[in-house]
Amino acid sequence: MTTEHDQRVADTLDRLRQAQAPAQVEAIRIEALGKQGWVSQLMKTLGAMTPEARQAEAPRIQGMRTRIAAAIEERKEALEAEALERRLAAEHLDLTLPAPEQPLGTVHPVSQVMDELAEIFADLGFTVASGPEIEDDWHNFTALNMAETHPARAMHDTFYFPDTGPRGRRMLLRTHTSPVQIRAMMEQGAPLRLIAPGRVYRSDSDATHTPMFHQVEGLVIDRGIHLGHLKWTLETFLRAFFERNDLVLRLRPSYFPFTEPSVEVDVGFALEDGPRGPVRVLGGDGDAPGHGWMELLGSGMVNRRVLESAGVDPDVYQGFAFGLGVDRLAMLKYGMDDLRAFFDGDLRWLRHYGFGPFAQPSLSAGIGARA
Ligand code: FA5
Repeated sequence: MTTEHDQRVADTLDRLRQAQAPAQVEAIRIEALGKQGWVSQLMKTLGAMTPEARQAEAPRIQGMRTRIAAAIEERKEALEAEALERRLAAEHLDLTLPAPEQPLGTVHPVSQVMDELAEIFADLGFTVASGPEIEDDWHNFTALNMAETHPARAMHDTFYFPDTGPRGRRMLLRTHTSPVQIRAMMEQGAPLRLIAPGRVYRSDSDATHTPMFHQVEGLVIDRGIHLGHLKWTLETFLRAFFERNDLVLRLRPSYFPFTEPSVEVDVGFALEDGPRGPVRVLGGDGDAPGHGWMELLGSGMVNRRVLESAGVDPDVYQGFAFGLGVDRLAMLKYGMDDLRAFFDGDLRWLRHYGFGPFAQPSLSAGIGARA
């Protein structure tokens, strides 16, 4: 008996070692350990034995069962590991290939223009900064020389939160990207050269105003900065952005509490005949016959009171800042006529005005290359 069983166990272990597929292992398991399996049958014989015989036989049969069960487990794991190895070696996924059967999404023109801006300003040595969209009124207004009672606060139709935030400050959705100026100066000190793109919010809606829109703030702080630096930077940026060297800028005196002097910048355009009436073509002297000016951005020399609020010594450092409406830039460059359509999520609009996911803007490929 004993040798016969031992032989059978040895056979089973042998066959297990040779099994090449999980199904073979399973067949061997059923044959030995299944309900009708031979080891299970042996277990059943224990009941009919005398107590002495059972005492001798039980551990022997249990031992066989344990050895076979362990061998089955071991072979299963080995086979699974081999299968995994084979799959890993055989399968590969080329993540650079577009999925041909799937409709491709497009990059929103605002995202594309943001990338274009970052690319151009990075080339001019600007870093990219950011700040929170939920802001307090100190960063959004007070530190920018707009005290509680300042009438300019009313110019921004502000969304306020019902509850106050830390230090009892009123909380709001930031109305412009200018609070990032304050945060950057307080965190990094002078000198500084950065842009801060992001979402801003005002309670406003028509063809050129939406309750949420995008701005890019620019800030340069250093010794001896003057208006000439501002003009050169904006001219260089706008020429690169619109890919035209004949752009003419007009700097117009303006007012912002946080800059002194303040300038609004217009760009000259010509009216040309288009298929559906006159179209604005950027470039040329806006005062010439058949020409005009379009406002693009607000800017100016950083007010010394703003530098003081942010802990920068205005007797040592000067700076300029500007704030651009990104959505308006996109409209001008890519020819959309209604800003509200930017945020409707209409697939036809997105397919028409969107950019291919591979159309990464780069100075070498042409900043607005479509793919
Ligand atoms: C500002 O927001 C200033 N923070 C800009 C600034 C920064 C001036 C730094 C000086 C120094 P203004 O409210 O004019 O300024 O907005 C700037 C630009 O945002 C506008 O020229 C316009 O292009 C865009 N803009 C303003 N309101 C809306 C709106 N509701 N929808 C879309 N674009 C808007």
